[in-house]
Amino acid sequence: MGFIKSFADRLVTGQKAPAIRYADFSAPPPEEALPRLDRSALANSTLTPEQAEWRRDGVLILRNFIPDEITEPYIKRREAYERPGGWVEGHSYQFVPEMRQLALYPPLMEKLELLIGEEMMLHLCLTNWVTSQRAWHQDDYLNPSFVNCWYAAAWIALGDIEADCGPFEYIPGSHRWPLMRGEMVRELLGKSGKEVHDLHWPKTSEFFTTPAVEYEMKLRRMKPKTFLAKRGDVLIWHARLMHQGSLARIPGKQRRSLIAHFSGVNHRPDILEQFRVRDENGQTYVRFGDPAA
Ligand SMILES: O=C(O)CCC(=O)C(=O)O
Ligand SMILES: [Fe+2]
Repeated sequence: MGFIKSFADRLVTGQKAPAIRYADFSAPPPEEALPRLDRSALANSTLTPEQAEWRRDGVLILRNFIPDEITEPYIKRREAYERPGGWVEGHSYQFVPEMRQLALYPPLMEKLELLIGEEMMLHLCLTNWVTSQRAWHQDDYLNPSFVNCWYAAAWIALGDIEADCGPFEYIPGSHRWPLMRGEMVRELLGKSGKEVHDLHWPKTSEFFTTPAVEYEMKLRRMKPKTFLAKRGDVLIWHARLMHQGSLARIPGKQRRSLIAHFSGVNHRPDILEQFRVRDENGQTYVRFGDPAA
């Protein structure tokens, strides 16, 4: 970073740059590897209003999208499960059919396909009913580097989501920032002397990723938004959208949701065919473990 550039950045942000900058662990993804709606050359007139919202903001918000009779069976099942953090396993949908049925709600799968441009499959669910407190990140960096935004997640509200529970926060338009790269984050983490060969690297690296993202946001004069919601509302977000589970102003306050993550079926060569299962509506989910079991 040149001296003049750092000085100019400081004038814009009003603060000294952090030692590690956003550019140190991100890179623009190869244009030809991206889904159609992420490419720079695209006539906006060919887009539906929902696709245009996606392209502009990196989210699609669907109010009152899932009827109560679809959310009800999972809410009942989840209420009966005492742990506020929900199921520990990200693939708990495998053994909780009510969760799978909600996450794979066909009209939701249809929207995902319209945004990403191919059939999507479910491979991760977060079932906590309190904020995850995960600081700013883009989900793509948690996946193999070839995924390149053929990925999306859905935040399904299952009750009133109020401002003090630590709601989902995102930076509209940040899906056009360079893409955070897991291998670059792990390399920097290693250089700082921390353990990188465990599953906690996304969390242990927050000490440098968070200030870098906060600084980048100031530099770009962008502001975060919060997803306040009611049961049945859904927010679909881009794999490159900067987001976080914000800190709760009332610690431990309930935040009922199901968070479901999906990848494009043609962009996960690492998830072999024998692990993919179709549900009764023909929607695909990944069944981890012994395929014969
Ligand atoms: O707690 C939240 O709302 C955010 C969770 C998150 O980052 C994710 O599911 O990718
Ligand atoms: Fe995330």
